[in-house]
Amino acid sequence: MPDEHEFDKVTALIKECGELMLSAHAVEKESGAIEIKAGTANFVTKYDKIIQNKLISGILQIFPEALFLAEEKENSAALADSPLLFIIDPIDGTTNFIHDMKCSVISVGVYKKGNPFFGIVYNPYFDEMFTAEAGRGAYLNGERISVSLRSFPEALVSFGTAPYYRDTYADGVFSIAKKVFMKCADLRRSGSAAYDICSVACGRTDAYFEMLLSPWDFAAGRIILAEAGGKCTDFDGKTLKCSEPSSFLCSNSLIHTHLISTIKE
Ligand code: 2AM
Ligand code: CA
Repeated sequence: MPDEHEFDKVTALIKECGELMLSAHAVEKESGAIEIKAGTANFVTKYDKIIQNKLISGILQIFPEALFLAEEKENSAALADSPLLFIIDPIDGTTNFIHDMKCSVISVGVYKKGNPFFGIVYNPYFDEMFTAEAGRGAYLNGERISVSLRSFPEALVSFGTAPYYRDTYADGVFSIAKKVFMKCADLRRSGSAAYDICSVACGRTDAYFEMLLSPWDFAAGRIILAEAGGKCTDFDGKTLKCSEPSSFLCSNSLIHTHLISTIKE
């Protein structure tokens, strides 16, 4: 059974990986540093791979029994019910990272037999470590966090554009964005799903949606959000699975139903 001390070691490892992100400048100009993946504007850098390998080998030293779902490797959905599964996005916000936008995070979600257990999202640019253990609250750099109490008209809502499959999703994304925009205070677009979810968790923003996310984009953030009092479902209001890509909606809970009905209008 993992104890708190062991997760302190994981957060220390993630901080070390954050130093690697901070050491990268002008990734775009580094020869051979960027590869193109399937879809449009879908990239991976050598830093994604180095950080993923460092995380997996470091976590195996702390938890030798751990299994992994991670963005930059082959994955099997059969892993979803493993006794101790780490779901890793080594850099969430890779396009921001390539552009030196300083809005990218490391995301590590831990599941036991498919049930949320521990979530860590680290933004090295602000030195912000979001953590949560199921049933024990959510924290930002050790301070308890909670979602906002804002209503829909007061809400700041962030969204993702699913840029990699824009031929399929662009009309849907921008039609939903307009419907939400007409009812909320304003929209935002950060480029990092995990960071967007944590921004809702700590009450800076009030909701976030994207038409398609992968499990590593939301695996850690959803645990942090739930422990902060937020709600997270797909666009139909259904519970998310940690093994499948899905539409994604999270909020401060209060405006969740109203958001779903707006998306469906
Ligand atoms: P990434 O930076 O780790 O690739 C941008 O809209 C958000 O979607 C980012 O969090 C981005 O994560 C994620 N994303 C990028 N490519 C994706 C894909 N093919 N499927 C699902 N999510 C993706
Ligand atoms: Ca990534």
